[in-house]
Amino acid sequence: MKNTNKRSVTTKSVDSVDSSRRSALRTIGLFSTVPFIGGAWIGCGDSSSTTTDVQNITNFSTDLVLDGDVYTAAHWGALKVSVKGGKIVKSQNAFSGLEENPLQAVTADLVDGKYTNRIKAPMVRKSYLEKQAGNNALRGADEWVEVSYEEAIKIVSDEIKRVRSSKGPTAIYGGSYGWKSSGNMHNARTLLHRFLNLGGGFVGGLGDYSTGAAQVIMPHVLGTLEVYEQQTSWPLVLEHSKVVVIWGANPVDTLRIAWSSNDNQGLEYLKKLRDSGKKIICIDPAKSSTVQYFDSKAEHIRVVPNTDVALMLGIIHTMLVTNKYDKDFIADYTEGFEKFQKYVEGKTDGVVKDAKWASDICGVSEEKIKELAEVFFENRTMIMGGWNMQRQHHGEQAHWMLVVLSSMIGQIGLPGGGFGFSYHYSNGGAPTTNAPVVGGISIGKVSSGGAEWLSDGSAVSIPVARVTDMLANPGKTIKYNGKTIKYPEIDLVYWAGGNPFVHHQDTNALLSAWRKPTTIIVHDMYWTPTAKMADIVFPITTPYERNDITMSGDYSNMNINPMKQVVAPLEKAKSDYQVFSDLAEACGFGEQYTEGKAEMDWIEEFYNAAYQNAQKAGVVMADGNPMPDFQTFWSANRPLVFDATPEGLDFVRYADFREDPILNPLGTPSGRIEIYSEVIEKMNYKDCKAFPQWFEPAEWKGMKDKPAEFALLSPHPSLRLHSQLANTRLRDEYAVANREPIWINPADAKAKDIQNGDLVRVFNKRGQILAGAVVSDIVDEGVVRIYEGAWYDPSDASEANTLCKNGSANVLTMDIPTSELANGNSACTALVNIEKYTGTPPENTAFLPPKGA
Ligand SMILES: Nc1nc2c(c(=O)[nH]1)N[C@H]1C(S)=C(S)[C@@H](COP(=O)(O)OP(=O)(O)OC[C@H]3O[C@@H](n4cnc5c(=O)[nH]c(N)nc54)[C@H](O)[C@@H]3O)O[C@H]1N2
Ligand SMILES: Nc1nc2c(c(=O)[nH]1)N[C@H]1C(S)=C(S)[C@@H](COP(=O)(O)OP(=O)(O)OC[C@H]3O[C@@H](n4cnc5c(=O)[nH]c(N)nc54)[C@H](O)[C@@H]3O)O[C@H]1N2
Ligand SMILES: [Mo]
Repeated sequence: MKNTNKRSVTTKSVDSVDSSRRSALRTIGLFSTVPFIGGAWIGCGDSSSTTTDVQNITNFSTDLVLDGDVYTAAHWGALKVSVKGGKIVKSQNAFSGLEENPLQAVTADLVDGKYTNRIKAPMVRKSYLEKQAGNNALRGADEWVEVSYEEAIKIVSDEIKRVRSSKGPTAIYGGSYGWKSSGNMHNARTLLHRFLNLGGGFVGGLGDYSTGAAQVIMPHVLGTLEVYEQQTSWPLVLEHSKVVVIWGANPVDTLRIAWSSNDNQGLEYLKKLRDSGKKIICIDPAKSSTVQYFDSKAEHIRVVPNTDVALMLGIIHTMLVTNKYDKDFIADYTEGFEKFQKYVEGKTDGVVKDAKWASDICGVSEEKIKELAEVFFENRTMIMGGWNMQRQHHGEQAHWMLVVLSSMIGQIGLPGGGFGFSYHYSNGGAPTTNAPVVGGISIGKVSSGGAEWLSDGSAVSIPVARVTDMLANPGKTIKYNGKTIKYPEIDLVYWAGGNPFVHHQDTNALLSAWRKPTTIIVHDMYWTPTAKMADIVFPITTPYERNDITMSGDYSNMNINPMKQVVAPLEKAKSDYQVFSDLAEACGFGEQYTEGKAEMDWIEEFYNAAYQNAQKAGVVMADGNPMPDFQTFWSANRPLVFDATPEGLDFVRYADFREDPILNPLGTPSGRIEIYSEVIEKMNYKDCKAFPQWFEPAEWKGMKDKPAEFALLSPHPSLRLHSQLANTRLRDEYAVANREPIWINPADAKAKDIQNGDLVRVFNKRGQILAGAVVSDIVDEGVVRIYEGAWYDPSDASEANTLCKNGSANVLTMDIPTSELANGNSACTALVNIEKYTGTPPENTAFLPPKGA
């Protein structure tokens, strides 16, 4: 494929902006996005000097558009937002002619709408403010009291000083896991880490919830994280693959967002795949949006939840006995196959992992398993693996086993063959362009190197999903990837840009552990469940109330987007940067925190570094022009577009390794794909061994003596990003009986006397929630589905096992580690019961402010 397959992006144009319809307004609201710069701040009681006139700092226009279009960006893509009379009236993709993405249309609601529920002022929980003994027990059930911004800064800075001086940095948990908003400057989590890092250290979080298991096992197997790497380019997949397997992924939904900002290319390629006539196979327990999208153009294989490893073993065994696998690839590129083979053949444990054995566990017929072995081996096959199957108990095994299966197919490193673990996420496979990378705010002087997710400059770090365990069990030691970690004793928790009362497993266990620290501080735009569980909250500006910059396309680097302020901020809301700048000042390191720079100074600096690199390299944009200087870029109010390079279009993952494994070895101890890992063998873990294998999960549909009846799927929502966007009109499209929907198979609904639209109580030994029934064969008998991300809404947070009135799946999920190796979360391993709810329905208060607010 030689560069003829250029993407269509160059033909798209940013809708032209009618500058005559723009009128300028310099609002006082703008001031709140300008950080305090040195000097005048003399103490926590001084209210006169937290802001500085923007005109003194910037030399270009940051005027607000009152009537006209403003370009910005969000996780869901580059946006064109139309404003009338200073209010948002429309929001759409900045580029025309792309696949529809409904998340892009609701920007107005995020600022102000039916469910928006903004935090309007700094607030403190009443009994905390009054320093009542044992006030922690009232978290989530107390009244709130408004305080002035200056008072809030004083309370927080004094408290941080107290904890630091009496207990040291390891008493502050700043892991603050979360998806925050797009933007290289207003990066909530990094801004918090910068504040805690420059202030003397903190306890951080290792890894993430997305790929907690895979990102720890993959370096042992392949020498890289693998889950966050560029994939063989989509044009090559479309040209060369004969079979595309979408294994436990739902790209039609999950490609609606990206970590930086969505370039929307994945959905375009999926459309091309659908129309390609290739054999498409979806392996998923549910008839996901993707299965529905491909409809008759794909084969849907329903697997029993949590049993993919068994299915893979059945395919592998079939390949062995039919002698249809690539022995040369195994010999040349992998390590330790023979030992694994003994396990498959039952020589180590007396259990032959043949198609019959696999079928009994995974529910896929023996014939189908044998057919898959044949189809995969005989055709150029690309396996696109999603991540849900590693967000499960023993999640390390699934991706490891998929790599072994791909090795036996023998097409790794060939165009259109092998596996890819990022096609469903952030548009992996969208060819990389020549754009220079725009940097962002950093954690400050301690340079940690590597990805923000993986090293946060913290003093001690715990695997992110061990947060409840850490809070509940100070001093406990756990094993982690060959090391031991001793939990510190946490006295203060600081969260900015995440929502643990929605994202973390076993909410009731978290609720009880959360009562231990003396102080909990949360920054958010909205009264989220986590904000309601705090002691002190700061009201934060939405991304549409401040200026920023982001690229879109985590792998393509396709655009550089100005994120221009769209509307004046809510009166008392401030950016995270402003709050942390003022806190740093109050703690004596304001100058170090801001380096004397305001919002626009940073944005200009990030842009200029990229601009200079582009100039040096002679980069030309898609329209043939060089990159504009910053002033031109900013006032032009539109994204820059870059074109894929020939190398980007022709990229084949692992092509170099395939060409010469000696010259281009992998970063594993053997330099080859480790089917057997001596490193892991030496760790001697009970739940992750030297080669991938089937372990029975703690709870699953086929287990003996099931503690509850139904397997719970809790995948990612179509019309939200986790909990984000739940408070928009999109909710009207999915809520049932004003609750989060639960999908129930018709046979199960009949047996439980549940009708479509009924209120259902979903429960197990960990908790109980209300949900609205959708009776549908989207799920099999014995399986139910509730999307993660519904806002937790406890009936009475001070009561044990309180009912969640809105339907948050994590009230029901298990807070156990995937294994001693990765300690990832096991969110998608859980059994639940269902029954028709017959009581008087309690009011859903998820989107209402708490008492006093
Ligand atoms: N059962 C189950 N649970 C899961 C999963 C699952 O599959 N099943 N998936 C897991 C995964 S992969 C993930 S990534 C997590 C996601 O968990 P989170 O990342 O915590 O989810 P979000 O809803 O994106 O939370 C972001 C929060 O930041 C706030 N925010 C946005 N912008 C800003 C800002 O500029 N400043 C501040 N201060 N706040 C801001 C938003 O309002 C929101 O409250 O959930 C995990 N939980
Ligand atoms: N619209 C939208 N897009 C998102 C997100 C979002 O919240 N909303 N979140 C983003 C984030 S942070 C992440 S980490 C990714 C998550 O990406 P993934 O982890 O891949 O997404 P999930 O939705 O959890 O699961 C994908 C599919 O796996 C299926 N599945 C569940 N259990 C099993 C099983 O045991 N076996 C098999 N074979 N399949 C199973 C589900 O039914 C679902 O269709 O998505 C990203 N994209
Ligand atoms: Mo994630």
